[in-house]
Amino acid sequence: KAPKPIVVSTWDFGIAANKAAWQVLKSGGRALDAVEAGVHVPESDPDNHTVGYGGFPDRDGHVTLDACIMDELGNCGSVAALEHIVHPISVARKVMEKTPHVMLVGEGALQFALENGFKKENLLTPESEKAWKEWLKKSEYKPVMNIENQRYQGKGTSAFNQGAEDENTTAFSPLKLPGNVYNHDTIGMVALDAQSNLSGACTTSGMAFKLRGRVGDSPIIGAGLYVDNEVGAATATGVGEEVIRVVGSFLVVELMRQGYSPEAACKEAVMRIVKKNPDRAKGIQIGFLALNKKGEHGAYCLHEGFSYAVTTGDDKEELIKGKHYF
Ligand code: SD4
Repeated sequence: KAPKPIVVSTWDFGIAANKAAWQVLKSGGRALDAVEAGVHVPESDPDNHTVGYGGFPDRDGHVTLDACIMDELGNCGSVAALEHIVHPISVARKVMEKTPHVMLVGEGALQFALENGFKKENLLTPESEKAWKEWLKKSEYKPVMNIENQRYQGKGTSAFNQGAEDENTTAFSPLKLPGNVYNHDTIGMVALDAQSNLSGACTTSGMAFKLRGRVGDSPIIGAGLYVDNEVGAATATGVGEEVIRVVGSFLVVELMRQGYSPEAACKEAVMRIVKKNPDRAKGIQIGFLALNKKGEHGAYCLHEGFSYAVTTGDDKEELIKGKHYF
């Protein structure tokens, strides 16, 4: 018997994104269309400071976006360091469908987007600009763990300076809203449709206040996302440099091919990162999320605080805490 459609995605705000994806899946639509529609939700949400519109900029004040998409046939498309476009995932899909290439970056990606009818927009919201100006005062690049499930409150500078103790600088505090559906960050989403086909999408504004030109794992096929329709699909979130080093999502899928459950595969990928540098792993967050061909899902992360959303029906949605190493 074929497994039922399912969509899973990273962090608390995955619930809202999954709802949009579910509208496609429940009417028998393609997983590829579902994941594209799903990640559009955080991409256009100004309160999400790690994806699309409203994303925190690089250290020079430019909002630069990374995204990739992959379907059941192994087709894939990607954009990196793309500016001024609210839905980079749809540009990535156009790269996949309309060009002989997989990846376009920077100016060339923007040119391609404009030629394909995407609108040029300012993505830096007043709130994100304010956060950036605060950050400039100290200019310390220290990614904050689980920032994805926290909400910027427009105060102080400690948001990116872990351990800073000025009482006026608690710029992030976890949201306490029902279901935490307003919490946000980089989204990785993978889905299985009624035809038993898998697809995935990953989209982000990257690490806040990164160096200009920095590209993380999210737009890199095999690192931030991988889909193999025979086996399963995986996506990653957290400090992208570490995910790239172990080609994380590809690793998770290959481990599932060898018989690992989704959670066990995610755990093994996390362990590779720990083994490479246990000290570095102590101070950063990484989370992997996987879905296999049978519709089974699982996740694993370095530190407590990573969550993922699972949707299998209009009212069947769940937020699951990822098991963690530390
Ligand atoms: C990056 N992996 O650019 C992304 C950031 C992220 O949740 O996942 N944040 O490295």
